[in-house]
Amino acid sequence: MTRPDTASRTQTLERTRTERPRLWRVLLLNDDYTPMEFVVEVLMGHFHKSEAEAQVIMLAVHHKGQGVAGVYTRDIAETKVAQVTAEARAGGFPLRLVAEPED
Ligand code: NFA
Repeated sequence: MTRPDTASRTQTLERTRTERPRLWRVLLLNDDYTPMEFVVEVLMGHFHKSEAEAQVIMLAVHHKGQGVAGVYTRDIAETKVAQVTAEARAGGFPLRLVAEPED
């Protein structure tokens, strides 16, 4: 067994580009009926906020109309929207969430 001589060996060096995925904001939208406590529980239970952070975000949404619950890859953001919307409807609340791309 002989190897090809050095002069005839060819190597193709490939570099795999690993781009970071675009991130999506999950926005919470204000409404007049969803209880503040439910929104705080959503932020703690689905978006891993402390109770203090959840209160700040909930009140910002209440006063400004919308706010960011969390930032995720597209699949996770869309799953959060679907799961929380289902939980709100099950409780009889009109809470709305949307996912939007960053940049
Ligand atoms: N505006 C709602 C209320 O006064 C509370 C709320 C906050 C709803 C944030 C949706 C989002 N009960």
